[in-house]
Parts: sequence; C-alpha cells; structure tokens
Amino acid sequence: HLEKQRCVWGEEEVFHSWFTSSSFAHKGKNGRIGIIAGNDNMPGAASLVTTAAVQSGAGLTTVGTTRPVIQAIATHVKEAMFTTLSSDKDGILAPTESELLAFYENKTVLTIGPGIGRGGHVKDVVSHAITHFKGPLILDADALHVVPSCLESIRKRQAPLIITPHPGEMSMLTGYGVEHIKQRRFEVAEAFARTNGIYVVLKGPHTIVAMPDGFLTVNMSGNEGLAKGGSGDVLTGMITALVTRQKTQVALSTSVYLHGYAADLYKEEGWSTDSITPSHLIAKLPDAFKVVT
Ligand code: NPW
Ligand code: AMP
Ligand code: MG
Repeated sequence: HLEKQRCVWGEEEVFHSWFTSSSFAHKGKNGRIGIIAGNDNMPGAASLVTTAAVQSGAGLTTVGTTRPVIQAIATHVKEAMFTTLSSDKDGILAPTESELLAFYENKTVLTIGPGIGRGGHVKDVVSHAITHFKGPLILDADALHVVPSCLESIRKRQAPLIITPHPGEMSMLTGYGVEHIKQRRFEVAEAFARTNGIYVVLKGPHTIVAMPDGFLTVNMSGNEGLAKGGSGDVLTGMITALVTRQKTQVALSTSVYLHGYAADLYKEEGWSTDSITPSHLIAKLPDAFKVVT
C-alpha cells in the first residue's frame, strides 16, 4: 500500500509517463502560458523563468512585468511576448484589475512569483489570480508569501494550484522551523498538500512532490551545483511549460527530475559543480530531454 503512495520518480518513470505532442500540433496547442515575474531590481529572475519555459516546449509565452524589466530582458528571450503592467515608484508591479483580467485572457496556465518582490501590490496580484484565473496556477518565490492569507480561496479553487517552496519558504508557510521541515519532509509536504487540496513541490536535495490526494514522488537527480540563486526560477519555468502538456503530477515530477539531471550531466562531463549556473541548466535542457525520446 505504501509503495503505491510514494515512489522515486526516475528515468524510467519519466520516459514511460511522457505524453508526446502530436506532430501536427501548432503553437497554440502547446500551451499559451502567462508569467508574471520580475521587478526593476530582479530582471534576471524573469529572464530565467521565461527562457526555461521556452526551452521546455511552451507554445506561446507571454511575460507580464514592468517596462524596465522588459527593456532589460526582451533581447535575451526572443521567443517571448511581453505585456507591460503598471508598477509603483519602487519598480514593483502594481497592475490594475483590468490589466490583470486582460493578461489572463487566452492563457492556459499562469505562473506568478520569480523576482516580483514582496512589497507594494504583490499581495493583490496573487490573491486576484487565485480567485479569478481559472486555469492551473503556479506560485513560486515571493508569491508564496501571500499564500497563508489566501488559504480559504485556495481551497475553493477548481483548477490545480501548485506551490514550489524551498525549505525556508516552507517554514514561512507552515510555521515549522527549517530543521523540522528537513527532518520530516514527507509528512510536512503531504499534510500541506492534502489539507489545502494543492500540489506541493518541496525543494532541496531529493525534492518531494506531494499531490492533493497524498501521493508523493521523490527525486534523486541533481547536485550541489544547483545551490545558486536562480536555480529555482529555472525549475518554475520548466514546470510552467510542462503543466500544459502533461498530467499535473507528471509535469511536476518530470520537471524536477530533468532539472536535476541537467546539472548531473555537467558533473558527468567533468565540470566542477562550482561552475554550473542556472543559465547553464537551460542550455543543457536539450540533452536532458533526450530521456523522453
Ligand atoms: P538562510 O538565511 O539563507 O540560511 P528568500 P530567495 C531560507 C529572487 N531571485 N534551505 C534563507 O535562509 C527569487 O525569485 C532572483 C533552508 C532565508 O531565511 C525571489 O523573488 C534572482 N532555508 C527573491 O529573489 C536570483 C533556505 O529562506 C530565506 C533555503 C527571493 O528569493 C536569485 C531566503 O529565502 C533569486 O532566485 C534552503 N534551501 N533557501 C535574480 N537573478 O533576479 C533559502 N532559505 O528571502 O525568499 O530568498 O529564495 O533568494
Ligand atoms: P531556489 O532556492 O528557489 O532557487 O531553488 C533551488 C533549486 O535547486 C531547487 O530545485 C532545489 O531542489 C535545488 N537545489 C538546491 N541545492 C541543492 C543541492 N545541494 N542538491 C540538489 N539540489 C539542490
Ligand atoms: Mg526560489
């Protein structure tokens, strides 16, 4: 019984669960994804999450962010489209409701969080999306700080809600100390997922993915080369792309596996893990994705 409730999600599982897009698919069928990310001091996070999504198969990618962020990243992420959202005097997003509603239109998935910061109107943006965006919603990084005040509306949501905390963020979400979370990762992730009816990707070495029904997968790929700012932003981009084209559980567990595997490929090639950067991970995704072919 326990084996059915938990499994290691490795190369075999990734390969056998993968749903390949039809060779007749067009870009509109491969996910019209929306990403709300970045503030004037963190354009890099917006760039990483978006590039990772594009490199992981997203059909049409639109980033909603501040004008200075668009100016900073547009030439780096040539495949993405951009929507300027209003921001405040500190360069943090402060979109109007009509800007948000327009941004949701036609999007099959929405991601909010990398590099958005915590001040200003971030809380309003996240709580609005929880209630008004009707598709799968991924909350990462700074957006996670809004979750505790929105649990009631989260439990009422119909479409999947996915959160991707590292142990520090999980501590903020649950009130447990980081050490408790590291010692009891399975229980903590499972309880939070079940109680709130959401998907929890509890990151760190051996990331756990907990489903709302209590099923758990654990990841064995990855190495210390991932312990750098921006690694999580790359994972969130991969998840965003895969969620539109795979079953939610498969999208999450497989993204986590391939993200770690990309870092492992560099190590196997003899790289020092010191030299692996989040941008390198994205560059390695074409090799990592060979697992599904
Ligand atoms: P400590 O003190 O470090 O031990 P934050 P963030 C703890 C953006 N980024 N295990 C940590 O503890 C992100 O997208 C932008 C245990 C501290 O208490 C976000 O928007 C980049 N504890 C924003 O920065 C590249 C851990 O949690 C707290 C832990 C802030 O995100 C970098 C820190 O968490 C970054 O991705 C672990 N594994 N990890 C860019 N290029 O633009 C952290 N903690 O304050 O939420 O900081 O995760 O860096
Ligand atoms: P974030 O803290 O949001 O940037 O996310 C960090 C990402 O790197 C997560 O996917 C973690 O699971 C991964 N990671 C960080 N440190 C390690 C490590 N020492 N070993 C394996 N994976 C790690
Ligand atoms: Mg992060």
